[in-house]
Amino acid sequence: HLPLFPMIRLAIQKSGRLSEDSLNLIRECGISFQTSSYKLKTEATNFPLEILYLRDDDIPGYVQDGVADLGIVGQNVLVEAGLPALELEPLGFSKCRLSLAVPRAAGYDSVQDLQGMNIATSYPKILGDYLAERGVKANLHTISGSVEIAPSIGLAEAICDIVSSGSTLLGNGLREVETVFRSEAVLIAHQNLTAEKREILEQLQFRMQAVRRARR
Ligand code: PRT
Ligand code: ZN
Repeated sequence: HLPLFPMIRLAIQKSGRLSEDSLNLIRECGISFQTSSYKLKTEATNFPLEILYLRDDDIPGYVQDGVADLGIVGQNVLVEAGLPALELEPLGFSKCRLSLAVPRAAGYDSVQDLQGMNIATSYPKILGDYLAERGVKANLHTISGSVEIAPSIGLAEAICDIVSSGSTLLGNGLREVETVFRSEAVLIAHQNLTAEKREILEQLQFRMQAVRRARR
């Protein structure tokens, strides 16, 4: 059905590391809504907001196309999708880094040592740009998960993956050698919102900023 009053549509991750903090942020903004695990969207009861639950990788494209007006996603996913211009503001959670790592016993002095190496990653764009800026040519192998096991199964001599505590690298006999990119969750928006939606967005951002100030 068509809403009788303007509403803004926000895409958040359905289930994963961003989900709980995204939902908490919306709730702390004083916005009430029902959730259930099988529902893919929900309408707030006291604010003109509809929430869509998606895979995080799909969020930048949906916001770019205007299927969703707003999204909450990691900068790593946003920049890898080639859509950094959609970012409005950092949200202060899901902080992590995209790092290069090599087997613990391997020698490593500088990024130049990666010349000609096979590197497994889920972030070929961010890593490719990083290496190109430094004049390093490597063979990037794009895999979508379990990147950390690539060296031990002979698929690559190095990896580039998301790190937070570092315990996954440690557990797989790897040593972090370069930080390629620092990331946190960000609010993103479609670039041609109607005036009515821009007004709702302003109210939402005002509340989000108040929540962040109160948390400090
Ligand atoms: O299903 P969907 O596609 O929506 O989710 P997903 O599996 O692609 O993403 P998810 O939920 O794992 O992560 C969502 C976002 O959280 C990422 O895009 C990052 O912006 C952010 N984030 C923060 C992390 C981590 N911390 C993190 N630690 N994403 C992944 N990890 C992985 C890391 O790669 C490692 O394999 O968690 C593992 C443990 O990390 P350590 O260093 O603490 O051991
Ligand atoms: Zn994903």
